[in-house]
Amino acid sequence: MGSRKAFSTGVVPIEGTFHLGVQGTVSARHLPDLNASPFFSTAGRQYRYDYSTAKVKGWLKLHYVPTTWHQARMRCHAEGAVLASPLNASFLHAMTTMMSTNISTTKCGVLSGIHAIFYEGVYSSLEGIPLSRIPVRWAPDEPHYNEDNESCLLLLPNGDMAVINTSDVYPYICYKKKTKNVLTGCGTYDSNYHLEPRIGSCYKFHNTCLTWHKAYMTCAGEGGHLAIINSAIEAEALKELYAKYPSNTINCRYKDSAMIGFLDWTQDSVWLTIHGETLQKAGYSSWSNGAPDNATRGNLGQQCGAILRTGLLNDVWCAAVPFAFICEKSPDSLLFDNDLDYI
Ligand SMILES: [Ca+2]
Ligand SMILES: [Ca+2]
Repeated sequence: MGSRKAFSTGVVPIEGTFHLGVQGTVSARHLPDLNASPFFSTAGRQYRYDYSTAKVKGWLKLHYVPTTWHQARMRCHAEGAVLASPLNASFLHAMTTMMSTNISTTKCGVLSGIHAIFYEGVYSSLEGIPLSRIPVRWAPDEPHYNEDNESCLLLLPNGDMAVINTSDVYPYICYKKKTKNVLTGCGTYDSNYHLEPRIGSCYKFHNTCLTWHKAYMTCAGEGGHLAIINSAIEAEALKELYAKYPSNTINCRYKDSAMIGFLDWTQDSVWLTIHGETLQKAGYSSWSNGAPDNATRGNLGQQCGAILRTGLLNDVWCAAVPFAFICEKSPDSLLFDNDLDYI
C-alpha cells in the first residue's frame, strides 16, 4: 500500500462517496462475494482513488513526476485513460483548475495530448480532434519553432499553449472518459482481471508482448504489479491461467515464457522479487531444469524473471526480446483511502 499513498498526495478532493456492493461485511483481505455481483457500485461516480471527478464527463489525474510526451502517453494508456487535452472550454477550465491547486508542481505547464508526431505541423489531440477544432490560445510568440522535434503542445497555468520538444519533461494530466462499464470484483473497470479465489489476488495475462520494464509500468498503471508467486498454489493458478493462452494467441516470438515480478536486480545472480524478497522468502523458487541459464543474445544475458507454461521459473531477456507477462492486483488496490477505512 506504500506506493498507493505516494501517488495519492495532493489529489484534488473527491466529491461523493464510493459505495461497496456488499455493505459493511467486506474486509480488504477477505474475498469478494462473486455472487453479489457487481462487487462495487455501478454508479460509476468514481474511477479509482488517484482520479478525481471533473466536469468533463469523466475523471482527471495529475501525474506529478515529470516525463516525456511518449512516456506520459503510455502511462495514461496503462491506466485505462488518455493524455488529456484542453479540447474545449470545459476541459480547459478543469485542467487549469487542477493546475492552479497544484501550482508548485505545474508552474511550468503540463503536457497536453495535442501532438504532431506523425507529420510535422499536422496537429491533433490523441482522440483525433484536429487542432483547428480546438480553441487553442497561444502564449505570446507562439507557435514558435527553434529546432527539430518540436511536435507537442504544453498547456501553461494561465491556459495558454506553447510548442515543445517531445523529449522535454513536464508533469501531465490523464483523462478517463466516463463509461457505462462496471467496476468488477477486482476493483477495476478492466474486465481482463480475474479473481483467483485460492489466493485472493486478481490476475491479468497480457498476450501482447512488451519488454520487462514496460510490462512493469503497465501493471503499475493498472493498479497492480508484475505477479509475485508466493506459494505452490499460486504457481499452479498461474499455470492454469497460462493454459488459457495457447501459443497461437501469443503475439511474440517466444510463447512459453511469461514475465513476472522477479529479477536478478543487481546482475549478481541474486534473484529477488520486485518487492525485494528472495524467491524462497516470497514462497516459491522452483526453477525449471537448467534455469537460470543466463542465455546470451548478442551481449545481453537474462536478468528478468518469467514463469514457463509448466509453472516453473525461467530467466529471460529484460529488453532484447518482448514477452507476454502476467499482472497481479489486489482487489482493493484502487479504492479510496476513505473506503479502506470503512471496510
Ligand atoms: Ca502473489
Ligand atoms: Ca533462460
